[in-house]
Amino acid sequence: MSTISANFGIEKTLNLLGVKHINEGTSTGLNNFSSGDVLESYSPVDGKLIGKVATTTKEDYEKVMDAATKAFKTWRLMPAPQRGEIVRQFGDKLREKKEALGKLVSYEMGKSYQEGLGEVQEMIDICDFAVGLSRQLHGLTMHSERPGHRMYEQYHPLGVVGIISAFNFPVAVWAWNTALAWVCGDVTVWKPSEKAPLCGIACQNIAAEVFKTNNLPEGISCLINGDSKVGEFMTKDTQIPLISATGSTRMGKMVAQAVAGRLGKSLLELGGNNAIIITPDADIKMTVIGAVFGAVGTCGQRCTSTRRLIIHESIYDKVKTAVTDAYKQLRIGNPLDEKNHVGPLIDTDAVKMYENALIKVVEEGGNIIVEGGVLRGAGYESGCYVKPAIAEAKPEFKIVQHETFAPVLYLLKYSGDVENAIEIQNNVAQGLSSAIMTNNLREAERFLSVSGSDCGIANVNIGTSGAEIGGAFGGEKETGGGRESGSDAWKVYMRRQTNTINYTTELPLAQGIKFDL
Ligand code: UN1
Repeated sequence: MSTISANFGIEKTLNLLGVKHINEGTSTGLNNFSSGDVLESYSPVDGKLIGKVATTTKEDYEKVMDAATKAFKTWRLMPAPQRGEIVRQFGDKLREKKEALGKLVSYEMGKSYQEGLGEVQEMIDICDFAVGLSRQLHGLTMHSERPGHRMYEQYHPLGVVGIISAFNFPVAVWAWNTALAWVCGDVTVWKPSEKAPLCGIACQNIAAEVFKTNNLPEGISCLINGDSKVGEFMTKDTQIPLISATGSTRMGKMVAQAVAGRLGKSLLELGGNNAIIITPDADIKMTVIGAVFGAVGTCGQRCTSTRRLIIHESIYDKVKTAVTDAYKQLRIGNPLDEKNHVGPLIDTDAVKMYENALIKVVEEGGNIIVEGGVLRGAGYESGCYVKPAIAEAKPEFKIVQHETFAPVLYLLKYSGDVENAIEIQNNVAQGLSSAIMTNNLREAERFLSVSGSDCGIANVNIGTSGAEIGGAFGGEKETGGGRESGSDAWKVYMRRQTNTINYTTELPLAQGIKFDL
């Protein structure tokens, strides 16, 4: 049966989130002075115009920065656990608005409603994490070499944190950054993807309401809109000590260079080329679920999407049959209709990249075993719906080495030992997520060892996508090296200060240096 869980339509969704069809300001309250170009947000679900958003001019940007830097002076003085209390309230508001926000995410960027809800849940989870963290922003104490001296380190907020996020996780990645930045005492300026600006407005409205209720300046959470030119206002701005950017490796290199050029810090979460190694000891049923969700979830547009299956030759045919059979069950269509597994790609440019990948893999000698193609006709009017495809390929193909943000899965064969599979898996430029499917302890441990997977995330008997917020999230090599979300990722949002206190009447110098006057 075809059902839509949240019992309300798109108009009501926009209303519940305070998102207008024409959004003039750059940020709620920091509003009504935007005179930039207009961004139009079309839904990839049905191709309809959802709303318009004014982009941020340089002049507006300066006003936003003024509000943010002023807000920082107040916010940093509030004890961290009290800031945690504000984040707790923000998390509660997200709980209230989970269905509406999940639905807007699904409608504006095209992921399934279930995944839209999952994304809002990820925001709620990081808020809960940040609330606890607000009482644990600890440094170390060390023993001084000098008598009557005490030495310790403490963490202070950095200031204004700039966040540049991508369309594929239009709300959660912002929340990973803001929830941590806020408890750390930073204020945030966010440029959401120009492909999902209304999600940005919805989040800003929720945050602004919480700050207003608590009589706090709304400059603690700022929103700016536009393309890379607006992003550049931030990357070049020495008032922003940290830029956290999620997106393509191409974008990340530009951000890294601009920020490093002024000796700022950047936290980068860029492309992945994630593989699952499937060994002779794999549980095939689990493997199929992990591989198929990893490859087609969010229509293959997660940084963590599964792009390569590296299968042992002895079980290659069995896995190939099981995965292709599973693909026959996939229903593609309106992501708000829960009977569908796969929604549309973000736009027709993404469709072109998908089509190009399928052409390239054949040109390089690959063999398509699950046909792709663009869907047309009733229900597919946006032109963004494509069939998830599978191709048998070779690890060294250029297209296999490249991250195509679409549901194209490559099957690669390995023979001999698990080392050979690990070598194939590591032999790409990207290093975000990786997985092994095996019930063999030796293989699993080998995969996790120092000469195993070189990725930031390495899973055993789990697919490559769907990381929990509690762990640090990010990857190596062209993925950019940053870590967001859980564990000690908070440290990048703070500046460390080492303090040495002398409580004697003497002034002994370190390293035993004599300096008598
Ligand atoms: C991303 O694709 O940028 O691990 C983030 C996952 C999600 C986050 C993905 N929790 O798939």
